Amino acid sequence: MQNKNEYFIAEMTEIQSLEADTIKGLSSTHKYLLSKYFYDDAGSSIFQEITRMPEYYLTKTEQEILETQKEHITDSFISGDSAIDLLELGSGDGSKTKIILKLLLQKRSDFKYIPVDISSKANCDLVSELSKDIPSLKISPLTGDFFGLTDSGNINRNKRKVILFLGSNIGNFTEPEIDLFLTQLFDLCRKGDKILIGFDLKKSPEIIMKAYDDHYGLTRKFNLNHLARLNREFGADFNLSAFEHHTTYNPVSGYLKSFLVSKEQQTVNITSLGQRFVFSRWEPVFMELSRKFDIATIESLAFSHGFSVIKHFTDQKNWFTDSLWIKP
Ligand code: SAH
Ligand code: AVI
Repeated sequence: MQNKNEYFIAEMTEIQSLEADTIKGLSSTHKYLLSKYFYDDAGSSIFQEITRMPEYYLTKTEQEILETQKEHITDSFISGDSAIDLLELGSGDGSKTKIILKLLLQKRSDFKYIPVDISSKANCDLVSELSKDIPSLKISPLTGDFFGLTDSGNINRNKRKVILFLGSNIGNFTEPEIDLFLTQLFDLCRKGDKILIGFDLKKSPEIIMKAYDDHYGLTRKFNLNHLARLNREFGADFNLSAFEHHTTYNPVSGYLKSFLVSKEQQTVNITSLGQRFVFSRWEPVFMELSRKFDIATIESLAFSHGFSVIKHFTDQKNWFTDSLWIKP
C-alpha cells in the first residue's frame, strides 16, 4: 500500500522511473545513468562513509559555516511573527541540519521540519534519530523526488516557508535542471519566504580531485553501487570489476564529472527489463556531475530566477557558501 507520505513524479514509483531512466540512459549514444538513483540503502550508507573521509571537505566545511554562523542564520529564518514550515530538500542524514534545528527550537517552537528525500531509509533513520535527539521537534517527512514536490499537493502554500538545500546538492544538477528546480522553488515560495542553498566553490583542482578520486575507493564504490543496484533490483548481470571509475575536473566550467568506463567489449543483460546493452572497450558511462560555482554565477542564478541574495555565509577558507535568498 502507498504510504501517505510518499509522492511520485508523473504517477510513477521510484522503481518505475529507475526502470525508464535506465533504459533511456543506457540506450543513448553517450551512455549515462542518473545520480539521483545512487541512494538506495547501500548507496546512502556509502555516501555517509564518504562524508567522513578527511578528503571530502564539503561536509566539514558546511558544518563549520553552520556552527559558527548559526545565530545569524536562525535569526534570519524567524524574522516576523508567523509560524514557519522548514523544508529540507535532499535531507539525507540531516546531521548538519541538527545544528540549525536545535537553535531554532530554542528561539521558536512554532515551526515544523519537513525533510524531503528520495530515500525512504534516509527519511526513516532521520526521523528515529531526531525523535531521540530533539524529542520536542515537530517533524513531517516526505519521501519522493523533490522535482515532483510542487505538483504533489503535499505542501501548504499558505504557510510561511524557509527551504534548505544543503550539501551542494545543487551541484549535481545540469543547467536545465537548475533552471527547472529554481523555477519550482520560486513557485512554491510566497513573498518573503527564504531559501538557503549550499554551493561548493571553485578552489584548487587538486583539492577537488582528492575529494572525488579518493584512495580508499569509496567514490568508486558509490558509483559501482548504481550498477549493483540494477543487478539487485532488475536481475542485471553487470560485472562490477569490468568497469573502471574515472573523474575529470574542468576549472573553467567548474564541472567535476564521474564516469564508469567499460574495460572490455561486453554485453549486459537486464533480465527483468528484457533489455541487453553492448559496451565497447573503453566506452564511458557518465554517472554524476558535481559542479563547483563562483559567487558571480550564484548571484546571477538568484537574480535570473527572481530571488534577491541576502547574504553568502562562507567558511574561513572560502571553499563553500550557504547562500541565503529571499523571494522579494
Ligand atoms: N543534504 C545532505 C545529504 C546530501 S546527499 C548533506 O548535505 O549531507 C544527497 C541526498 O539527496 C540523498 O539523501 C539523496 O537520497 C537525496 N536526493 C538525491 N536526488 C534526489 C531527488 N531527485 N529527490 C529527492 N531526494 C534526492
Ligand atoms: C550529494 N552530492 C552533493 C555529493 C557531491 O559531492 O556531488 C555526492 C557525491 N558524489 C561523490 N561523492 C559525493
